[in-house]
Amino acid sequence: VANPQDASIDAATQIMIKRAQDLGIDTCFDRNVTLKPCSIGNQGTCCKNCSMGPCRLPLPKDYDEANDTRKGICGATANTIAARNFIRMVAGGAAAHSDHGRSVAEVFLSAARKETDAYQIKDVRKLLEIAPFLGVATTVEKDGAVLDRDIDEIAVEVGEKAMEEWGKAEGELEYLKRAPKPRYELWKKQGVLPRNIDREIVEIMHRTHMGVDQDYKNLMKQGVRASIADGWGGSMLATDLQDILFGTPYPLASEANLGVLKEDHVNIVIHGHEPVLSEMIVTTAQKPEMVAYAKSKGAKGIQLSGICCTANEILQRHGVPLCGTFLQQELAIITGAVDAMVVDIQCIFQNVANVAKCFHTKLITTHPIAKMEQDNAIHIEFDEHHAVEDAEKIVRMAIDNFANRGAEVMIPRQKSPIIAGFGVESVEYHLGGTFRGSYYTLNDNIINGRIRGVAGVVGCNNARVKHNEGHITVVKELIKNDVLVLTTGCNAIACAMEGLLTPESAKVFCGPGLAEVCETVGIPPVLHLGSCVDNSRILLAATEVVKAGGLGNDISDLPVAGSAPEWMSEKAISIGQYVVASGIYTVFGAVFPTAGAPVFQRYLFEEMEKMYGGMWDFEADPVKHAWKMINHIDAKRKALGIDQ
Ligand code: NFS
Ligand code: SF4
Repeated sequence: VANPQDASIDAATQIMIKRAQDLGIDTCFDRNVTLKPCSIGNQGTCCKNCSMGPCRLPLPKDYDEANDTRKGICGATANTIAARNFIRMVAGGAAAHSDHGRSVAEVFLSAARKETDAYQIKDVRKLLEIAPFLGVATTVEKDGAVLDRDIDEIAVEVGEKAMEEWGKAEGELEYLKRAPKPRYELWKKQGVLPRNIDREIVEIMHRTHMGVDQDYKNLMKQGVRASIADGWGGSMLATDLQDILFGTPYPLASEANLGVLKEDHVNIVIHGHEPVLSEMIVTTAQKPEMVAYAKSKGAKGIQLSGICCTANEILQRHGVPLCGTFLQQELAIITGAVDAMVVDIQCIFQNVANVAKCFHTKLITTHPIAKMEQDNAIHIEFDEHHAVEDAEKIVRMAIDNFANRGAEVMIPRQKSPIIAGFGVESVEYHLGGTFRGSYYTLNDNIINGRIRGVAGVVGCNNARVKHNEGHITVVKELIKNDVLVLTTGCNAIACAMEGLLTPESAKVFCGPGLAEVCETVGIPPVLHLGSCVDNSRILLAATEVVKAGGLGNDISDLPVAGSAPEWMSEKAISIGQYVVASGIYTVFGAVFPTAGAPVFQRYLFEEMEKMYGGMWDFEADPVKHAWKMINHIDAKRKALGIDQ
């Protein structure tokens, strides 16, 4: 079994790992000890794309690049195999984000058409803001006068136009023009403008099929194109349409870590990604009749909390507390206090069903594409036409289950106060200028050096590395050196647990310049921008910085860097690739899946910079990892002539 102190830096997590072990229940931390990764797969050079394989091409001990004769039965080289595997990860990630976006677009369209009562257009301002990018007019001309167009009409057309982005027969993605003009022109020159979202993903599957594309550069071209379709397509549409349906986030206060669970309340933990479900559960759990029902069953109320990105979604819009990161999903149930865990899609361990079996916890799956084989998993299929009834059924089931709790409830005390809910709009509010609007104050502080640069630190936890150690070390090193951090995903949850998402943390952890800015403006040094699809907010924030002026003409000119210190999912690779393609230097921690093909890896780590102004890098040591980012930021400052 795992040593809890080696498995996580977080006290609540350590306590619960130990408790699981005492109860004889295994968690991912223990399985990490007994299940060792395959060293060839780890290097990215195992191909099983046809049944003549798997062809395994590990890096030989006496590797000599000039005489690398490794090849599969078909002759595929290590570079081809690693590139095929890499862009298949892009395909998986882009598909996950974009299919999530599609579901939201479907709900959006039925809300716009008034086919469902459960969802409405909430943020009209944002609707009007994005309509022109989708080619939807917001005004009409009548008898020579320009009149505002009917909002419902605009909404329907935005929904229809958005849906077309997944499968239109001609043209290119509409949102590409939201990028700075030089960036768009660069993509055009490189031949990577996505045509539609689905097609680029399908084409990856085709090109990586046995015997098709066998040139790692050409394979990567498609990987880049599909990743752009994710970041500037599926993910960005998901964020925008979610904001319009559920409200654009603005800063709010909440709490984070397992200690947010309440012993005397009905605890419902929401886990997964699509806010379509979780929004409805939030609304339902707040209804007076539901609270009264909970009280009639002996509870003091209903406590909602979240795991993974759905947690970030309902945090940023409603202040629902964060129960934990990706790696704490089993541990939440180990508290014995979770009356229901409701899951939808992505990042859900199948083992939560096994853990739930050891307690009274009801495990409820809700999505037609994500079921579990275990017989205790209850499937309540959720759709927008019965959303209210479904949500009520789920909440009632949790309440009814409160009485079934055993004696073994043990909730760790640990929780931290947080401020979350930042976005392109609120950063503009806090760091914009009174007269110039836009991002003037932020740019000004970057130019005068109080803020050295900006980093996007994002992504998963990974059981192969100490939980949260990479996240927290990287982020602390950055803010200590005056780098403002934008965070999403499980990194955001890690920072939340560690108390970094408070304005007060500026004085404790930041260098003098960043501390001064944070204290003056009243913001944390680490800004929580939402879930992983909300990395699109980082792309748009970077675009706003370019627009505000004084820092070059393209994202690749900015003193910024990206990082995913503990990544594990295919989604992270797709994100990393679109961030690189957007011109940002990006460092990954944990492992990098191309180590067995050094030539291909060099293409990602060096050649990409010449093509896109951004490139990949890898560094497992978190302090060195942060310094690679800071050195890059300094080099960009120097190129801009603003280093001092
Ligand atoms: Ni992102 Fe969210 Fe977390 Fe990683 Fe999973 S929750 S979409 S993939 S593990 S950050
Ligand atoms: Fe082996 Fe080529 Fe088949 Fe891959 S595609 S498994 S390298 S024969």
